[in-house]
Amino acid sequence: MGNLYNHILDAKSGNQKLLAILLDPDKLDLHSIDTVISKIKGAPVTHILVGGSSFEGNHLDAMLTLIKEKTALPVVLFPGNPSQISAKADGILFLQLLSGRNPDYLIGHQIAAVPILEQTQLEIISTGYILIESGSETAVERVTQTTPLDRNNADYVAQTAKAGELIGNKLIYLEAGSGAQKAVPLEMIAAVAERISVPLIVGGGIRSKAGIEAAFAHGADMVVIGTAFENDSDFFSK
Ligand code: 1GP
Repeated sequence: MGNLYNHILDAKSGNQKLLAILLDPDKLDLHSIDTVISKIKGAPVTHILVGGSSFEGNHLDAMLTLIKEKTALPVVLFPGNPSQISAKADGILFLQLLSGRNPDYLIGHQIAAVPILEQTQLEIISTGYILIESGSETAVERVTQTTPLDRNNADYVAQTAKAGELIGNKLIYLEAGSGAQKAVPLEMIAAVAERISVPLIVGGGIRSKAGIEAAFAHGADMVVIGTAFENDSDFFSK
């Protein structure tokens, strides 16, 4: 097993909570990287995730090279499609959209990604990705053409997460969607955390420190913050 995943497992067993910043290459230009990384350095961030639902641009390699020059934090791809794979990151969340029934996001894109991944040294971490209904349509829903799971059915979501673990997913990512109106319900985080033994990532619609703390308290091992930091790069210093 690789370093990235081992570190996440160690953190989980030592009850050390992890905080990831999601950088969307669609919303960042190369000139802003310096400022963004200096803000991240002042924050209790442990990981940088890079990816987005729709990015198809060509500055990903350059962006990752710049990020890697400026920080020693682990940089992990969180790709919306195989065109968002770059050898310049440390690893990749190899996602399987367990909440949906679109074969492209269950196995199609993964097959297409293999020849690209074979050209890299990326640490590949199999991740069961579960989209939860969050008040209005999110980009993940639109792009993947799938229906999110009912936010009132924690038991079915936990069962889905457990199926992912049994299939072989090394992480489970509970996602409300970037910029979600409502974050994943806390009782659902608790139900999933209790059912699975692999680390649990939670993201989407978390906009406050209290929201981060509550997700941790209910069993999230890693919380992902995107929009709140995009809207206010001093989010963590407040
Ligand atoms: C999206 O979970 C991440 O994939 C982060 O969501 O942008 O709402 O913080 P936000």
